[in-house]
Amino acid sequence: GEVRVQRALLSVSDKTGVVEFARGLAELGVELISTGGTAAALREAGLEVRAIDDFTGFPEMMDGRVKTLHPKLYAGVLALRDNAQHMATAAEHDIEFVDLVCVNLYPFEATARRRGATEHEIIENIDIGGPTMIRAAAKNYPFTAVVVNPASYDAVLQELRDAGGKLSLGTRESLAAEAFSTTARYDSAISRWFVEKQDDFAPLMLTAYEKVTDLSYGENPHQRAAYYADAGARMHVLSMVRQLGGKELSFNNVLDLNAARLLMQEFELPACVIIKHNNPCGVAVGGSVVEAYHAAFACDPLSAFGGVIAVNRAVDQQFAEALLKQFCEVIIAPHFTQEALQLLSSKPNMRILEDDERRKANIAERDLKRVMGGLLVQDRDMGLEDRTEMEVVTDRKPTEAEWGEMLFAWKVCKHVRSNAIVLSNDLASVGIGAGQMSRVDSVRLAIEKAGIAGSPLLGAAMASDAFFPFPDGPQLGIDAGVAAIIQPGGSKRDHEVVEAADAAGIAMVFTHRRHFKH
Ligand code: 93A
Repeated sequence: GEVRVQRALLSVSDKTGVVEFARGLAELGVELISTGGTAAALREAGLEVRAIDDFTGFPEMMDGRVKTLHPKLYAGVLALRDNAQHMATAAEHDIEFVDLVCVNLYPFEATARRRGATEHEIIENIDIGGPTMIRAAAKNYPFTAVVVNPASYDAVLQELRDAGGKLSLGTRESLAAEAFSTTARYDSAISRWFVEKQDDFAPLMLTAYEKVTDLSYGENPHQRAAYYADAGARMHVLSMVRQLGGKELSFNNVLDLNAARLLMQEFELPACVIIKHNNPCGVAVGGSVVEAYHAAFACDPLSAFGGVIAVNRAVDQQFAEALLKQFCEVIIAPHFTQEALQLLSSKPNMRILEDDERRKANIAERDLKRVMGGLLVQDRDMGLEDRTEMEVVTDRKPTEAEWGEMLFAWKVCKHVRSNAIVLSNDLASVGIGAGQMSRVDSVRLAIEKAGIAGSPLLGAAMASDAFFPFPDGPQLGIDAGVAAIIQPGGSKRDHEVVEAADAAGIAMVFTHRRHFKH
């Protein structure tokens, strides 16, 4: 698919750099075709230009609404040059091939943004011919080049000069990718304008998401809400989830369900996760999920009230009986036995979800956070350090049991909002301090919660999602009975923290990676 660029169509609203680009093309012997304003600008600079109506044999009309929309042009842009039939048809209809399309669009966004712009002006700035040309040329990138960004002019010219008037397939492909993201963004802006004009409720990036379900309200009853999944998502938080009973899921249920599913991915053994307000309030692994459930529930029975409970094994009758004694909003499990279902169905408020998803969340998925007028984008915090990457920093080495306990606490800690402190014993959380603005407060809270639940802390592990800036937090843990601490390390005062641990004869491990979650 090596095509020498012999004919180019230029049609640009933003005329920046177009004269120099066109002159460079002309010097390479490229024939220039152009629309009204662009042709005028090029001619003024002394370049020879063929008018689009001369090329199509059809006049520009209707105030420019129809300039380039003509089959003669589209056949010239879209023909597959290695297809004998296409070539025969092209010859029959006197089609002239267009090898390069240089287009930028009517400034819709700038117009819509401008104070005092009339609706008529805004609508007239919806470009039809431009995106059509861009998409056609981008689709046919094996033979046609598309340039949508004046910032690319120099590089394109340089490559043409260096390669005897040709552009590599790689260049054409990356130009096509840029072209499609340009038209996608352009259409999103138009769709957003219409949405806002109608005061319709929809997320801002309509093109990137598709609605899965309306929700009766948002975080609060006065907020409208819906759940949207990534367009074409392989899996999403509700994709393989079947509701077997109970009321409709709420906005907060979906949020908590998401937290539960992400945390559950950390466990292979039978485990139970209880989420409340997007934070775990009890997590445990055990010989069975019933056992794990009892241990998880015991961490913070008060908070578990009305939470989302997730387990990674089937719910049987025994489990269902235990569940009936508590108020939970949502129970999600890979399976429910008939007996369990029957029992649980006696609670009309309990949403029963069967999760048929056996795949893990997409590691490459981005994490998005809404901020005023924009988005913060980052990689998802996937994966967890393993023991070989960690460093024992105390005189006393952890025992095998302590290692197990610390790694468990570390898994949970990663899923707790910062500042996060997790105390655990016998592979069950016994105190969780979440969302405090100071780390030492999270420690206090975790210890206090353990006290309220009557959980012994002697021999417990403590995990911290980021380093301890001072020895005060670890000291509180030590005084409460903690025997092993896992934390990233990296504080200026690490030596003071390790000294406190050594003085108490406890074990401490640095993970060298933190897991903030805000
Ligand atoms: O009104 S349009 O949608 N109809 C068309 O057929 C058409 N062809 C090109 N707008 C059209 N264009 C746009 O005109 C281009 O995308 C470009 O932004 C602009 C260039 O016009 P001129 O060369 O007259 O300044």
